[in-house]
Amino acid sequence: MRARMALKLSQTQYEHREIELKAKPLHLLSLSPKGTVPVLWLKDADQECVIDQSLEIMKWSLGRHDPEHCLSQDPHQSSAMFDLIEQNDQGFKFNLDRYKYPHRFGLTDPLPFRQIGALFLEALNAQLMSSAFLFGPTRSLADLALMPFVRQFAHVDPTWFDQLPLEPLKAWLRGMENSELFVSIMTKRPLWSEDA
Ligand SMILES: N[C@@H](CCC(=O)N[C@@H](CS)C(=O)NCC(=O)O)C(=O)O
Repeated sequence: MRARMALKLSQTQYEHREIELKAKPLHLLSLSPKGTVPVLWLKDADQECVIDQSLEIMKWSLGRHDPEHCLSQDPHQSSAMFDLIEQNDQGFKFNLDRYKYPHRFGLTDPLPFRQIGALFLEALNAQLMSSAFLFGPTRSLADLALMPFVRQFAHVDPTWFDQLPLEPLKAWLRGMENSELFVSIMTKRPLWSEDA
């Protein structure tokens, strides 16, 4: 989702190949044997390259064209943004996965992971008390990078999430979910077939 948002925002033209994770095309695995999506395959007459990490796809696409200035020009802000993304991708995601899919990790009680994840939500909420987005009045790389994970966390148990006293965070999530950008990338696409 976050890679798609960055590709859309940067007006990158690309062919979207929707796949089923349960039936990964051989071509995908030949490009990126780790078998996760998204995978961006860049190919021209003389060279090709593969970017198979969503954050790298975001950086690559917005690095080429960034009409909303999602990448900060201020080195301190940029470093704070990447620190927050790192906390999300390493720490928050760890807790999200265990809260959402405890059985995959041999766990019976997901709630300790929800509790630790909620501390990260509180930190985000504190940041959103002074501005509409995480790093100011407009959306940044950090908003785009974190939103899909906060959304997943919220959707595990919406009743629990809705009663949290974190109004700025909930308004931020609603705004991001209802944004034209997010709605446009959520359009259902037909599955790509290797034989087509
Ligand atoms: N660090 C990778 C993680 C990507 C990832 O885990 N993608 C999931 C789908 S959202 C996936 O492809 N899982 C493989 C599977 O379920 O077989 C990234 O951000 O690109």
